[in-house]
Amino acid sequence: LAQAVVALAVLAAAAAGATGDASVLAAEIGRLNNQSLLWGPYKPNLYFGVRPRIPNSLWTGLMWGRIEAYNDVKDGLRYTCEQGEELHGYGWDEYDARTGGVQTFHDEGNGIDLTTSFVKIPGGRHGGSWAARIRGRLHDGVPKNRKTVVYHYVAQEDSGELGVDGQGSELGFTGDITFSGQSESLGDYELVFTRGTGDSPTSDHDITSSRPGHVALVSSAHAEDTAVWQAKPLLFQQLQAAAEVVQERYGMENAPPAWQVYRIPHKPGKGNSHFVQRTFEGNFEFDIIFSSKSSGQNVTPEHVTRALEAASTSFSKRFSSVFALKAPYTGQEYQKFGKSMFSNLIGGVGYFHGHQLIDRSYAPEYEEENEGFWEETAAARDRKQQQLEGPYELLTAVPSRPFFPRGFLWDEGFHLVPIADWDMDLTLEIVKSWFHTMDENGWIPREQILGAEARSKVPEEFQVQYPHIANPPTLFLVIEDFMERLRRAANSTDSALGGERSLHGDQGPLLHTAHLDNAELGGDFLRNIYPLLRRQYDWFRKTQRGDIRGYEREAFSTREGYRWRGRTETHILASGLDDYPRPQPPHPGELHVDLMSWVGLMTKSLKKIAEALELEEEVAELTKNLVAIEHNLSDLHWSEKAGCFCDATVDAFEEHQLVCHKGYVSLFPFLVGLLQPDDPKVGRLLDLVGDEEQLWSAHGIRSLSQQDEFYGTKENYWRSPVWMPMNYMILKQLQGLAQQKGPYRDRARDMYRGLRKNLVDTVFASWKATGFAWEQYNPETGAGQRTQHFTGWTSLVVKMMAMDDGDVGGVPVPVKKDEL
Ligand code: 6A9
Repeated sequence: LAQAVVALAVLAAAAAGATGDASVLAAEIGRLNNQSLLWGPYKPNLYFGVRPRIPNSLWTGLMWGRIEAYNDVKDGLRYTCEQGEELHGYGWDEYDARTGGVQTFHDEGNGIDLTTSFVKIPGGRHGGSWAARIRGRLHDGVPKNRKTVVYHYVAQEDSGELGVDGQGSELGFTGDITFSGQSESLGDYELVFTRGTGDSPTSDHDITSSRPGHVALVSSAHAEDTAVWQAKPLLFQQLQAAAEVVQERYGMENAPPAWQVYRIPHKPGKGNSHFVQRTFEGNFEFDIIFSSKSSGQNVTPEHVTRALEAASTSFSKRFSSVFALKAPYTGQEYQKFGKSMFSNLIGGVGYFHGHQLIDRSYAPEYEEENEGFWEETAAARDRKQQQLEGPYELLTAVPSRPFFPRGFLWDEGFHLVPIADWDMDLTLEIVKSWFHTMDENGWIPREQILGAEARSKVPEEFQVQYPHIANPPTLFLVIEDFMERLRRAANSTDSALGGERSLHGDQGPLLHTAHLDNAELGGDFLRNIYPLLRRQYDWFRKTQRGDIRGYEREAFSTREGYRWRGRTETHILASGLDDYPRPQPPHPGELHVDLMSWVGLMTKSLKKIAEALELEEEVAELTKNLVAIEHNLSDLHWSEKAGCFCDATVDAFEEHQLVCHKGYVSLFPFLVGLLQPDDPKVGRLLDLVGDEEQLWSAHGIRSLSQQDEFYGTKENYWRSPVWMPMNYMILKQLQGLAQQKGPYRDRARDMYRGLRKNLVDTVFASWKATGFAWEQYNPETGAGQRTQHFTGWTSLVVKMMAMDDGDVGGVPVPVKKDEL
């Protein structure tokens, strides 16, 4: 019934929309969005942490590990995602942000495969109910009586109430455990840990837990506000105290086995911080069920089974239509691979809340006006003028759950490329969330480290953000893409029916494309976001402006020329291409071609959006800027001799000088789509991209030319390895060239086919061998390297598999230099 009522509300709202009352529909869609996106595994730093996207609220975190030896708990208890633990692959095999999915852990160290299936069950006024099914299966060869301990942490961070119903026996609970809670945002709710299946161990030892029967322990406490997030230390305090008592009572000689020593005290009650402990012998399975009381029903395990099945079926169906994989990637194995890549990306979306460290001193050194400025800025940073600011909130995907479980601005634009195909409404929520972290000047922090838990993962020297430092504005790519789709949807005749279709999935109201299906809604989004985009654009043009006096002879009349602020001798973190070689020594008169290209991209996107919104004055201004940028990109940055674009600097005689390190930076105006398909510069750039002695490798396009003096040197981060986001941009441009008439069409098509295959095959091979996606790939061997479980932009491979195969028949071959 609850579902039917919601469905009726949508229909009513849709009808209102049809008669022109878009605001009613918008409100209803906003409400549904809040509802279907309220809960999720939004603590992606944890192997399985469920929370709502509400600042302070209820959340749960899972821990597990084998418990045979005394050191097992200390060494093998899994909680936060960590690199290098003996997990041979883990993550979401299926995930849809509206319904849920399945996550698997291949835990070699503990000899177990653990799955956490998560499902949302809509209904009521508080964001619905959800359930998680936890299943443990011992690996082949592991003794059948292997003991595994599972802890659940339940935290309640707002002023509401949470407590356990009943006490069980003094030894613990033998059946289901029920928590009852209430809070302003969640209303009344119930959280049940079902008895499930699985044996608990018994022993002859006289310690109390040796009685037969399945016993679960619950300890409830009031933790300090600042400590509530620190689940592991809180647990370890209790386990240490328990171990001391046992040791005192039995001595070292007669100590009972580990699984009896490491027991939390059974003290169920009220509190903001609860642990549930269960110890199993062999396989096990149980559910955690959150029922929102306003839905009028308590979810049962049977209900969970059905909902999980339905979610899985609809996921698979949706996957094969949204990402229709093209030859040669139509086989089952690629389906599985693609599902995993995409699910880890969207299942990694997290909700973050808290304060962040920002240096708002606007110290004069940060203007970087003097030669040797990087030493002055380092000194200014050393004065540590940062302060905690906030609280901020952010809904975002993350580059890597174990290593970088937080938002990164330019990564996010790439994350949203596949997510936009799947769920445009979620994409727009995320875009909005990012733009709401922008300050009044138009600056968005590059890295979002919100709250103490997020900060705990970052070394101090990397925590502070500076409001003069930029990062590529990739979110513009997403918004422009949305606008293009909106235009297409508005032009297609069946779009009027789309709204109703997409609002009603198999399991009640789902949203994925409401903003595309309803032109008014989509238009409203663009109208509301436009001023924010414009503010960011103005911030870029003002604060990252380059000094082009030295170039005036050659440059076009306007002053378009840009320089990343915040560079050091060795790094420009702002650019995202950290250690890519740049002019040396750094100079305040330097100009960066990648930055100017990004500003060009912003200008072009804004202009298109302004056109769609019929903002004539804006269009006129942006058109003028774009012409100037296109002009100056050639004038200030093109080297006819090198055949590519280059950074520029000012030499000892105050002369304009190009500094060419061939690689990703040299391609930028092409990458962001600022070159015409018949521009001879395109031909020269294709020469460079396709040259096996320079950028082309069997595993994708190298970040730097093999012929560059810095190829593979020092950190070798962006100095040879193959990166997926840049390769995706190259691939898209090649595809674009291949799809329209022009002098480079055939060449681009061959390169497109070869590159697509090289990239997909590389990421796939590494995934098969290691169970993981990686941060970057070795251009010689194709091996994944640096950060493991890098489920951020490497997931673009799913888009690549869904792109057309460029031709019919024939096997794509890598392009050889002499064929070009
Ligand atoms: C350092 C170490 C636990 C570096 O994917 C995120 C970014 C990209 O935006 C950027 O282009 N990565 C790339 O060059 C990772 C950056 C990590 C910086 C944090 C702290 C924490 O160790």
